[in-house]
Amino acid sequence: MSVESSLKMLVSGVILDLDGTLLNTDALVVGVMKVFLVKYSKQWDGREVHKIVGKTPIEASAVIVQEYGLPCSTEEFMSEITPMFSDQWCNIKALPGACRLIKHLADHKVPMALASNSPRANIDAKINCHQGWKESFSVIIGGDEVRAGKPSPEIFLEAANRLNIEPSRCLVIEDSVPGLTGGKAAGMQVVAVPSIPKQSDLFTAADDLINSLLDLHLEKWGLPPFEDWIEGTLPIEPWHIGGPVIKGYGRGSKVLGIPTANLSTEGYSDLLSQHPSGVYFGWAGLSTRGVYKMAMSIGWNPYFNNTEKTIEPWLLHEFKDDFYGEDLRLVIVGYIRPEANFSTLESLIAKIHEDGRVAEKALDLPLYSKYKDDLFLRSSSL
Ligand code: RBF
Ligand code: MG
Repeated sequence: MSVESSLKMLVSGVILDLDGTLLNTDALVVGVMKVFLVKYSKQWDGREVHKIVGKTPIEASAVIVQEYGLPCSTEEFMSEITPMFSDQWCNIKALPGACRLIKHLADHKVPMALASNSPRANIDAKINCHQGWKESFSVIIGGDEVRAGKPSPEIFLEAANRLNIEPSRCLVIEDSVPGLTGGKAAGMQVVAVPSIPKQSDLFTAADDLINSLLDLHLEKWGLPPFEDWIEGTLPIEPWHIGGPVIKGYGRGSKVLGIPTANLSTEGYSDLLSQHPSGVYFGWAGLSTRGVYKMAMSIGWNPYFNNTEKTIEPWLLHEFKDDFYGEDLRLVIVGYIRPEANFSTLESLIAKIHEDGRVAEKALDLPLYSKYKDDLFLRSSSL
């Protein structure tokens, strides 16, 4: 891409959404709803999630009462559910890239506002649990502090006004359609980072559509770029996953000539949902064989449009035989790129080989090579 086509309108301030953008609130909502619905002999069905993201609490409650045909009013529902949430605000994890983004903008003195449909008291309770967040925002506005919440532009216009920045010079970062709609109606630049997968067609109004905060390129808007990318890779807080190798789709070696040692996702749905889809790399340990370099994808493999989120490590080593059933241990240390679709199988294969070369080279950097000795890779029992 040329510089001209990738450079957008220059901005001087950033307005951030909270739930689903900086915080993994979905995980909490799902947890609470599962417990709550049992009382009414109903089962939480994730399909409603897209109808509640970005809504105010009262709107979201109305949707749930109606969708599940609950024998109570929206108000009754809210008064029952609110206490179930209120002692949990501190348990909401920051989404990958959220702390990095806030710290980067604060370090570079970029004015920042938080604009959320959540009531102000809840916002405060949530962000107080994350070190350095509150101080980084010069403006914080809750849904109860404006006449109408998102998708009304009011909360964004109020944020811009208090930041003392022209709306057209504000960059909004949002995970939901109501947030995107409000930001555009306010005349702002909007980066959409959808919290619900496979819904990108709903976000065509966005000025940029990214998969996770790890893919944010602030320089497109004239903001100071992140400086932590190194040789095409982004260091992340290392995480571990392990289990027996399963056959997966058996497609890796057959169709692509790239044998992936797929891990069973059973028991790991929580861990997987915490990590954005994308191409990552790190170290892989096979108890009876050794430790190898590894590049992997997490997600739905857009080229194949899988229905399940899978984790597909490619061990960068020639093995004489396969090792289905063996215990595979992974330490994931860095990120390379979002998953992509390709017009031909050849271009997918070429890209995966490029990922392999990037990983191979980066893993020799001390920053990443030190994890080769991680004890998790060598432990023999699960
Ligand atoms: N699949 C995609 O559809 N798009 C991708 O961008 C993509 N990137 C990958 C990168 C690496 C390093 C690996 C190991 C796999 C990737 N895959 C991707 C998944 C690949 O399509 C999958 O492993 C095979 O289909 C085998 O099931
Ligand atoms: Mg949101």
